[in-house]
Amino acid sequence: MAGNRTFTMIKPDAVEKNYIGAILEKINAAGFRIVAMKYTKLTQEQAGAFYAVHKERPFYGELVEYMTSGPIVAAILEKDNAVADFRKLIGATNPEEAEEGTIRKLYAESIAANAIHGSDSDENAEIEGNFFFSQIERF
Ligand code: 3AN
Repeated sequence: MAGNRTFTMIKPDAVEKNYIGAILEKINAAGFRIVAMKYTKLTQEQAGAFYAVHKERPFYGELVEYMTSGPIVAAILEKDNAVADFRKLIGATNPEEAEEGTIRKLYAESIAANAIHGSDSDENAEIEGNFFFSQIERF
């Protein structure tokens, strides 16, 4: 059975361009409830650990560099079928391939600076949420 939680980050490019409000509006309009949220800036060590699954990929260094270039908004979101529905709402990794109306189509710059993260499985949603939030930060 699909889980009801996912994890997201509004990435430095979208924060820099003042898209936090517009993106949260789309997330709420799509029926997601905010369980936890924080505005923070990752250290190189934290970004490296968060993206450790991509360590062998050619873009890992660039990814860590970019994700530490400015503040981000991290959040845990709740909705039935959260992981799949949220991936649909944000669109393809490469904004040029993202469907019309998706968050990446509307707000992303490039495949590297692609505005928003969404967990790719229930298991990763749990791991990623735990990376940022303790139990008492969830409501
Ligand atoms: P998604 O975020 O859609 O799940 P992944 O898991 O393939 O995509 O990649 C994780 C992150 O790595 C992406 N959100 C993007 O910021 C970055 N990334 C992916 N592919 C590339 C690439 N070819 N060049 C630069 N950065 C990339």
